[in-house]
Amino acid sequence: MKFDKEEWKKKLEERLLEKFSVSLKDASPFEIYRALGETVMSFIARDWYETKKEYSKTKQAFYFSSEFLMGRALGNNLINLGIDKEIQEFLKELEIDYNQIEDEEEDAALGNGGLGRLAACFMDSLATLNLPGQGYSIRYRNGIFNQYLRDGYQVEKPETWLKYGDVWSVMRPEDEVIVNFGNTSVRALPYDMPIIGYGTKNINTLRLWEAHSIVDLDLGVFNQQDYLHATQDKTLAEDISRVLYPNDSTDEGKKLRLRQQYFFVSASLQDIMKNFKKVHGREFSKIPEFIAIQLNDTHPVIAIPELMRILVDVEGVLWEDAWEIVKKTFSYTNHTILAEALEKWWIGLYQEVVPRIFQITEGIHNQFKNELAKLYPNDTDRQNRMQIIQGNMIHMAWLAIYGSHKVNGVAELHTEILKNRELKDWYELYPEKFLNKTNGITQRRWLLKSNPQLSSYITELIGDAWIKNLSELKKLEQFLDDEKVLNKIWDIKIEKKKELVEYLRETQGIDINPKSIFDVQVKRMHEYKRQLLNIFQVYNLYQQLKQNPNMDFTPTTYIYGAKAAPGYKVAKGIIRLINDVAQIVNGDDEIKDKLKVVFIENYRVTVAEKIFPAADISEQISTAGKEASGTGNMKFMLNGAITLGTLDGANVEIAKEAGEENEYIFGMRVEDIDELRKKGYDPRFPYNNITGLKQVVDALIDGSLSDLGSGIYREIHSLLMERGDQYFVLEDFEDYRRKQREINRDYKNKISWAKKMLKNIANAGKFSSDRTILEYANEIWDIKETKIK
Ligand code: GFP
Repeated sequence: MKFDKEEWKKKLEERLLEKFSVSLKDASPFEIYRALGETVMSFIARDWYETKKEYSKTKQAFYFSSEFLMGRALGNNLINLGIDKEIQEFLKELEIDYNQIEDEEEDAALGNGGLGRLAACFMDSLATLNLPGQGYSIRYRNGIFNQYLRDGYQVEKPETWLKYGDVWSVMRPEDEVIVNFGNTSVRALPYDMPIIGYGTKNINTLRLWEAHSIVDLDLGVFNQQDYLHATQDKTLAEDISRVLYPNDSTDEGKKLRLRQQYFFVSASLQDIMKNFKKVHGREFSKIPEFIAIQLNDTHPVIAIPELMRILVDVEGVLWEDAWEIVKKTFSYTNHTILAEALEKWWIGLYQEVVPRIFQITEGIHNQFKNELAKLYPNDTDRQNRMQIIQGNMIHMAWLAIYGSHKVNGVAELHTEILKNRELKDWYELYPEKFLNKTNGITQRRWLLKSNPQLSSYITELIGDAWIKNLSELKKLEQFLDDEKVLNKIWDIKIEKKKELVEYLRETQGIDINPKSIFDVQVKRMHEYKRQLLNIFQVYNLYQQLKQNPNMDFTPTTYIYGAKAAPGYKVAKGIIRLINDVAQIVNGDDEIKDKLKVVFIENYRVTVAEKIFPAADISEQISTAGKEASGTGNMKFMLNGAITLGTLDGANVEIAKEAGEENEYIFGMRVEDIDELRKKGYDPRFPYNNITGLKQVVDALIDGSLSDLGSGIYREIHSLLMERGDQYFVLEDFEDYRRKQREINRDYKNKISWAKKMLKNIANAGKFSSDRTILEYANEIWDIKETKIK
């Protein structure tokens, strides 16, 4: 976009006056942020309209996801429009601090972690590549909770990004639809967010649905002064889009989740069908030629019976014909092999919430049951294992595979595990449906925006084509022996570390040494991700430093950031444990210049943008076979951090791209774990034989560490020692510690370290979400570049 300073100034002044009756000079940062946002929206309006018009004529892909972890929009939008520097300059002339304006924006935190952030990166790539693709989800009023620490424990407070409305969304009342549940109906009101591509005029859309009641108020009841009940219907309806992942430990919570899923899926399909009919009338057999729908995990899988309902009940299509259409329209991405995430619904609850959809699901189940009986007449075990409804549970992953034409995992190893283990029966039945789509991240947010220093330097060295084609980074390899370049990359890292130090000082009052190694683990808190292994190693290191104060040691700062699911006690216990160790280590005068432990409160996209560029070590230490892909690992790599990881998920591909000698790979591989399991794993073996390990594990229960009486440390101890240590924390401890020592030694050699950094950056090209999205577009969705003029 061309930037005309006078025009922007005029627009901004007009907005401020119209909206807040304030002059530019007197406006508050919030008012300026709002006016800036509105100005951007007004400038892109025409292109957005043109894009929609153009896309309606061609095949489009719709990404159904219960999560979109978008983060902030202002900075990213300005960058993608190519006017970020100009705006910053222009504000500076007006003596307005751009950073302060940016800080007025709350993160749109409509997701938990990797799955939701992947969806957000995909949106950026679709728009940048001029691909007709749109996201659909829920406009949760409260995104993922804000995390605070009290006595080292996580405390959750509601997140309120919509407190003052949202400048990046446009309400579209003309597209409102009604979603019918068994005994009630609700209004689904869409809000559209523009997705601005980098260096293109195309503006894609993320459509988020908000739930409203059909009746606003029961006036009769209100007039009897029963105020609470007068608005009951309204509250019940609005609850659907109130929070991301309501606690589902109770039946009521489960019901609400199912209502959420059906709500957004039904609204989206009605919307898609309305637009389809506008162009193609009742030629429903053409649906797969014009519509591709990606089911992001099992959460939106209820879309399969819902599309059947629309076609059969509403449009009068024959069941067999409708099923053919459905199968060709949907595809499904699996993001995990953990059983807890492969959703199953109890039929009683499903029947109560969506009775008609239950009948249709049963119909699909019976149809498949008959097919199975014919396919495997002599294998009733297999028939039973593959049933969609088993006992009284509906298996959503099975429904997804049966009702889709493509099924993908998110990294090579993960897809192999799906094919050969977890979904083996299915792969044998439908080998042609399975394929891999290794995840990716957008370099626009995760390098260009978050690391302007490294970005400009890369551009200085090889030009700026990497912004749209990340494999260009490979050209950096010509500088692997250039000490000037290596020194500069090192210096940029130090600068980014200093920025993080400053941020932590301001926000958490912590002081850290920018010259120490920044060893970082940021991701959802989960046992399989093994933050526990990390903190055990730190505690052991602390003891070693106490015993041997003259030990040769490069100062190291261990940095953690993670939210634990509110009902996940063990994960919350590990957060306390990290903070407990932090307090001991950081409070010890003998140690404090060598070792520091920092837990970053309320980890979120905006903070992540400061952390990735500042990291030296990227901790990716999940139990082999458990992490489907990981995407944080890619953001670290792109910013020159070295992976300390197991051969799990996309770590395998990272090591392959950059060379295993440029990462720190340790621990058991999937095969080793199989073997050990077969032999019988006894955690008491490493516990008794690895020096120092017993002391660390026992610290949980011998009074050295304290959970303040909650009993959670004893629980963790028992998970390790009595309940089989199912994530092999103790088994992998020694190898992990060995790699930590190697890192500590290697970091001293600045040039060889910087060479490793450069090797990683230069080989991060594969991990652009542009590459991933092009693969989806070509191999699954069959959509084509559609550029507006
Ligand atoms: C999940 C998986 C990750 C994977 C992402 C995106 O993310 O391995 O990279 O989905 O596919 F576990 P989390 O919810 O764990 O962050």
